[in-house]
Amino acid sequence: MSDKYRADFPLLAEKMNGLPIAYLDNSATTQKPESVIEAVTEYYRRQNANPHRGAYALSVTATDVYENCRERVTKFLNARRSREIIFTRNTTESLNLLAYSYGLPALKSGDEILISIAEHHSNLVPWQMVAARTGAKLNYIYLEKDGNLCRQDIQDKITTKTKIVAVTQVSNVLGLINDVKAIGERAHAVGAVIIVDGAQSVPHMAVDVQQLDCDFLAFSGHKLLSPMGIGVLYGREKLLEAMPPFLMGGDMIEYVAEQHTDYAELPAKFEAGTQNVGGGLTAAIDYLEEVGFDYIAAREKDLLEYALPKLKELDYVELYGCDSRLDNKTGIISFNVRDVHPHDVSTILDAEGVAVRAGHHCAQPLMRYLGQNATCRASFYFYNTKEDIDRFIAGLKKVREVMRLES
Ligand code: C6P
Repeated sequence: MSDKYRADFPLLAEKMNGLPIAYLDNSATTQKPESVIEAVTEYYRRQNANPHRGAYALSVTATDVYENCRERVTKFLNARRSREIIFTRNTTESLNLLAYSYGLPALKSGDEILISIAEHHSNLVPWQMVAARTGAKLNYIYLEKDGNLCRQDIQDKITTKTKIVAVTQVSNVLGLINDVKAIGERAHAVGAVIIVDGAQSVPHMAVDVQQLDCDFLAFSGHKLLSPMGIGVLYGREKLLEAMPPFLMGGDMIEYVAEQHTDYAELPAKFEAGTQNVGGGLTAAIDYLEEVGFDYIAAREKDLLEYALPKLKELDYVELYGCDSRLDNKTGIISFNVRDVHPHDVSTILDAEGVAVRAGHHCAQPLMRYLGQNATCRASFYFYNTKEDIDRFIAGLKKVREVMRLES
């Protein structure tokens, strides 16, 4: 397993609690390569102005940086046109935009929304709001024993009443990959739209919106090597055209009179206010494509194949979503140490320089479904190494000792 990309990430050379950092919280946010940091610095040193506002050269440069990024994302997702790419702050804002601008106007009492029990709150709470306000019913796809989405539920719960199916392509807790193309085909067969939460998939696999034939897809830049504060909503042009704006204000208008406003065309209609222009997302996608998704998937699989047998040897460690085929899983391992609260596990690992997340991972209904209040989660990316995993396992072996429990 080569470590050829690790040196590109300055933060990975930093220390945590005096020890080299084993950063295993990539599902929360990824570290940034030098090229992304440089692109952002270059923007603020030499290109910064408010795009679309000024007629002077610097504002034109900023506009180019912004619009070039849209072109880059269009190609990256294989969208048909750049009008289908809307910049938001993050996945959460993209999904809220859909709830307010698609869900509220489109649904009425008696309609149904179908999501999965494995959704992040960002793809769950907005649909609860839409259901409460419109009188629509919110239904759930539950899970098979191995953590994959229940095939029977997909079969039975997409009916002519279903208007929106919103599912994550990869669960942030279990790391399992859902066949959103097949789910979308069923949704389309009954006239429903398919919304894909790509927060945990787009950084890890090639996602082609035409091949998936999805209506909407959301992701966050910060989980994909880019700075925080920029996210994407892909939408089918015809659907976006018909939707009202989400946020109102500067840059989303064509003409404003005292009592009336004509809204701008796509994509500006959905981009009110000054956006995060900084150039980082373009550089992140360039870097990611240079690494290549084949490499990323193979590396994450290698890391899983290395870590899982070691974890399974520890009989006091309980794993979630780890019985499935590894080629249907990204590098996410959720686990608990028997009789130890996940926060204690994470604190003990922190003292060893190992960063993992502990808690409900913004997926409380899934936690309840799994019969847990919380779990620990180690999440890998292509720059992680076997040494990171060795340190993680060594730290885990200390947990029960520190808590004065028998191994
Ligand atoms: N999950 C995690 O540690 P934002 O915060 O808007 O960039 O992403 C929200 C989001 C939506 N969907 C999924 C599947 C996600 O995993 C996340 C973010 C992080 O798991 C932070 S809670």
